[in-house]
Amino acid sequence: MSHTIHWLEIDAQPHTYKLPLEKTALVMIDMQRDFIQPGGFGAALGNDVGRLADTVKVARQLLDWCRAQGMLIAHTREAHAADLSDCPPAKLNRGSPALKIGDAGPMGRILVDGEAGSDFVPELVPLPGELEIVKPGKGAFYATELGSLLQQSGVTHLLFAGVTTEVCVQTTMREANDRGYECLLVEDATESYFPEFKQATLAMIRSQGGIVGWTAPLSALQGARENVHG
Ligand code: C5J
Repeated sequence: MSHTIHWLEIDAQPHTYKLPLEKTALVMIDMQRDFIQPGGFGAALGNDVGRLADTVKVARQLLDWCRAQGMLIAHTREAHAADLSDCPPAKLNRGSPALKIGDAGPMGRILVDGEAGSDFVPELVPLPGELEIVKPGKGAFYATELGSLLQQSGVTHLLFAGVTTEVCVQTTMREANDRGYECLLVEDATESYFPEFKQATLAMIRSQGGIVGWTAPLSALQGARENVHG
């Protein structure tokens, strides 16, 4: 039985990124209310969460494109158990003492699984059959089933999007690169509270010949060339 692989060639930096459609997954990182809407963790840390609004629209377009290609899709949420047993002091003791992880905020307890703030923004709710990974750390491979689920699916290439670029997105992309995945970050489907950190992250990823991976805008994916021979 022959399993044809359909390859797409994408104009990316530092050079063309070739992805095998049947072996590529999208990893959408932490597009949840706690980071994107007022009253959540991002805002409690003193950030302007309004900076992330445009990225929600592009991330949704990317999601639609990946769904149309029939790709495996994994959505992550950063959230802790109600008793915070999976939140070490090194993480808990971050941010304003007035509103830390586990404290009650306007969207429920900050970064606690099951609370309104820990849920996805409405535009980016997973569809049935898509993977939902709840992660206690910044990297989505740490203390989750993501690695084994991707392995079972035969995935070799990963597209990344989500927030925030230099924290959970970059950490996960580096974890993925160490695990052997060929990674591309979709430039306009990721955002940071700090524009200079986003630009620095994109530059770091694709520097030195793509030391962590590739970057490209969504339009480059939408304009990809198909090549069945790879
Ligand atoms: C942060 C994340 N910024 N999802 N988490 O603490 O990037």
